[in-house]
Amino acid sequence: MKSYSITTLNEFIIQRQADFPYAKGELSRLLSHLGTAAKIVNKKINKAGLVDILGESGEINVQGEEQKKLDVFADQTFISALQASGEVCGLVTEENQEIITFDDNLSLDAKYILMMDPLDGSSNIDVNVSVGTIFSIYRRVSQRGHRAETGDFLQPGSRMVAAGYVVYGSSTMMVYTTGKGVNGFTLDPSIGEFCLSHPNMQVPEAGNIYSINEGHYINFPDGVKKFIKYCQENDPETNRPYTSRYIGSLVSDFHRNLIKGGIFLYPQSAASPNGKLRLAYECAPMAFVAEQAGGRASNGHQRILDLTPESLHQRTPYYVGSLQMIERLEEFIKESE
Ligand code: P6P
Repeated sequence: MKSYSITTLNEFIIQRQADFPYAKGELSRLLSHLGTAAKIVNKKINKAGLVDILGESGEINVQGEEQKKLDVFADQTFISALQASGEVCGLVTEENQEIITFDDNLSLDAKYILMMDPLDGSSNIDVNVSVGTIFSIYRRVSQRGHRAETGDFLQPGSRMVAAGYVVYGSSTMMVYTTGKGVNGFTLDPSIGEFCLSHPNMQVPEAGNIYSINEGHYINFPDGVKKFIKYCQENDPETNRPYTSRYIGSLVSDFHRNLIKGGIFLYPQSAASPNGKLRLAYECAPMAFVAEQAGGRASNGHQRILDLTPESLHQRTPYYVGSLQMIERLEEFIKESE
């Protein structure tokens, strides 16, 4: 009989393995390895101001952005943990142009691939704003026993097996889904364990928070401009004007809206003609979590999880959050075409 009320991440993963009668524990072990790597990254982030881990690494990543030392540390930490798990045959991360394949026997025979942004929002680290890790897991489509292939990483989000994120904020949380709801775990530093703190997370259908970088307003599509004005109009019946909240860290903006209700928008603009955020390892995993929590994610016209990436680092316009807010936005976009 357990003498304590907490459920750790690993206990929960094992308990929920029963949801999948044919599971042999591979996905469970993979999720546990991700949790361990997140704890290592969290420890480094918490000391970032004290050790020589802040600032630029001097490298440029696939985004053409200055790579931060913590970006590189997080990327290497997750790659090492995933190779050690033996449960993925390859992965794609925001920090690497090409796919990463593992050639040890365990990994060659693994049935999963993973795509991730190891440290999203890292430009915020130097100013002590929360950042995150985003991951998505798919079954490989290439033959087991051989190296992962690019086609393994160009699947529609609807084929995702699991997805989630870690938010390194005022507390560190891991939130994930395996397609049977969304559960959140808060890291208890005193025991070094992620503990179940937010069971069965549901995003409110109607929210009153909108998150967008209004600095790009002039270049937004007309439908988005009309939606922003709609959010700002006074209407007591529909609880408007809404509140504008924008942290500039996708995981943090998403997490707040998941709990409180709201909509996050990153449209296309002159600076980002296809949007800024990456379909495969930012938008699709968060879309899976949003839908599993009763929300919705769209590119303004289509469900994000119906999109098939044509390239590994493909960008997309991105709208995610409360169902009614996404539906209202899509109406404005449709009316403006
Ligand atoms: P902007 C962080 O750099 C990021 O990739 C996301 O985490 C965040 O939502 C977005 O970019 C912020 O972009 O153009 O508003 O600074």
